[in-house]
Amino acid sequence: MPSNGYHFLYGYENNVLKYTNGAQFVIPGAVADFTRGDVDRSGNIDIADVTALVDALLTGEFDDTDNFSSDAADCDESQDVNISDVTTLVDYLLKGEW
Ligand SMILES: [Ca+2]
Ligand SMILES: [Ca+2]
Repeated sequence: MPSNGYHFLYGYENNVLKYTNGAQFVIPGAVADFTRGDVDRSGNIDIADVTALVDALLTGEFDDTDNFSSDAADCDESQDVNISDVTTLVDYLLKGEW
């Protein structure tokens, strides 16, 4: 990494900006109220989240509730919730990484 004093923004997830020097900056007032993949808001990501996501896709019910987060359901961060998010979520459960 060249030390020219410049660091570049390379990532953004859950309202956290990530820079090439390892620094992270949380956007004030925009604290995330969801964890990507924690569709049922249980606090962890497991097979129950797949069930919740598939259930939402089958019923067409995507409103946020205490037991469902549409933001967390967008597992592939495509700004839409569809079958690809199920694939991404299952892939995450198998690999342990996004
Ligand atoms: Ca969960
Ligand atoms: Ca998606």
